[in-house]
Amino acid sequence: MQPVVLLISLILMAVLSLVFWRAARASNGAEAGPNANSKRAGLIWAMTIVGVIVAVGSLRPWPHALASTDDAITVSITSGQWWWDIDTVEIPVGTPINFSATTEDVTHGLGIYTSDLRLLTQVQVIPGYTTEVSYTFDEPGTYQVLCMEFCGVAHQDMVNEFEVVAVED
Ligand SMILES: [Cu+2]
Repeated sequence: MQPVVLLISLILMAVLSLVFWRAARASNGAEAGPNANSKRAGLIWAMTIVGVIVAVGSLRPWPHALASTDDAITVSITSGQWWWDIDTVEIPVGTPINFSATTEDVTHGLGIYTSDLRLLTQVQVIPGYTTEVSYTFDEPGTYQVLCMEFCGVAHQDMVNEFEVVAVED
């Protein structure tokens, strides 16, 4: 993914440089033509519309909504320098989980990862607030909780885990 992002960034930077270079050349001693203002206004509107479409399109899966179904379970996670305390260590598979996170000191980043450290979901944990994020686990296993916000000298030791278990009815 990162090489693709780098390539796209380089291409867009090259395009932008070309636009600047052409604008600088065109403005050399030239007066703005009679249509310059309406062209500029049209360009600004076009860029605004493209910007809104890109912003809305890329933010569509809003991460904020909590699972509001009746079978959702709340798991409380408290944190501090440099620990996570999880009040439930066995979480049922296939059930919406509303993680409710607080911190006793500084800002931490609650990141929930698979055992091979693939990020599943995350939320910022802010002093004085309870932040929540919802996730439904598809597979049983051991899941890692890591801090995603540099929070001091032992930030990298801020690790805990919980089990997602199959349920029998
Ligand atoms: Cu932290």
